[in-house]
Amino acid sequence: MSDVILHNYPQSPVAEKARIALGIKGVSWSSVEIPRLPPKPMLTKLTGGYRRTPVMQIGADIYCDTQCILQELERRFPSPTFFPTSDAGLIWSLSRWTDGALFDLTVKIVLGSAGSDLPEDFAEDRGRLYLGADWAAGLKAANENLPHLAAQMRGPMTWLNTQLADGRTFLLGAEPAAIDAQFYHLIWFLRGRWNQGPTFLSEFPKLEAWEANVAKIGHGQMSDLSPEEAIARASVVEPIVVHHEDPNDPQGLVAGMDVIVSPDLDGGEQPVEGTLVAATSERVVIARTDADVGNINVHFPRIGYRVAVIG
Ligand SMILES: N[C@@H](CCC(=O)N[C@@H](CS)C(=O)NCC(=O)O)C(=O)O
Repeated sequence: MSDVILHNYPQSPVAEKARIALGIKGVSWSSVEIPRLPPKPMLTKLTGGYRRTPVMQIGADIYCDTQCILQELERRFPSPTFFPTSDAGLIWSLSRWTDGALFDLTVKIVLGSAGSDLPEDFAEDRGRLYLGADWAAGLKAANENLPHLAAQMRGPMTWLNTQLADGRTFLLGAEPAAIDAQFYHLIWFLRGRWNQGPTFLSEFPKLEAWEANVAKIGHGQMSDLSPEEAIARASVVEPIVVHHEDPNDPQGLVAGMDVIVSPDLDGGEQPVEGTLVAATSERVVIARTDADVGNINVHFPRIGYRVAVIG
């Protein structure tokens, strides 16, 4: 059993990306089931306010966002690698589209197709998170524009099918890569939560064969853990020591500054406050202390997150 804990819930597509990533690495891990809707007091105790799904915990280090989670898994468990070809930079770049515009399109199709079937509290929460303050109008527009949205999705599915045309097992060849998980979770979501998903995807046989190959990777060895136990595990250890200095940091960030980190989106999310431990081009780490958890370091991707210096 490794010390990896994933705070997640079964229906979350982004958590499915992380679960497949854990499967690629073949690590054993513990799963803490978190609520689908806020409040999530046991989770935010660890993150300092970040509420999205999933969050990875290893000891007293908390990794927010799958960008950061995949990067840390690669660092701690380098073999088998998420980057079996020499294209890591290109894959990270492509993942900004899978996690960005393509994810947003997927969410619009799923929420739009559900229309008034969505429970009111869920529609409001996810609507606000993904469509912004004017979410009710956004949901209505998605519902009315489903054929257009499906047309936008069909092109990318055609590209994936083309990439797989030679019958390869995974997108880059015989070995699974981060990019398989980064695309797969969207297909998993479309198939499972859009009533037209299975019919829509049946146009792409190579993609469907690949989807089955990725599903077969599985999730690694998973066992359940209570949130109380996860907090207890964090409370008995200290975060890993990180030293960093970057004279080229565009914001002039240096360790020891009091900062606020928040997703660079209009989702109305709670910012996380702490003392800067490290900031690189790809990551920002802040230190927090909680009465129950003790000292924790919270890690965020730098890309897509805003760091504001307080005072
Ligand atoms: N960029 C984030 C996106 C995470 C995300 O939006 N996850 C969804 C679940 S699939 C979420 O947080 N929904 C709201 C919630 O779970 O409270 C990541 O890659 O981890």
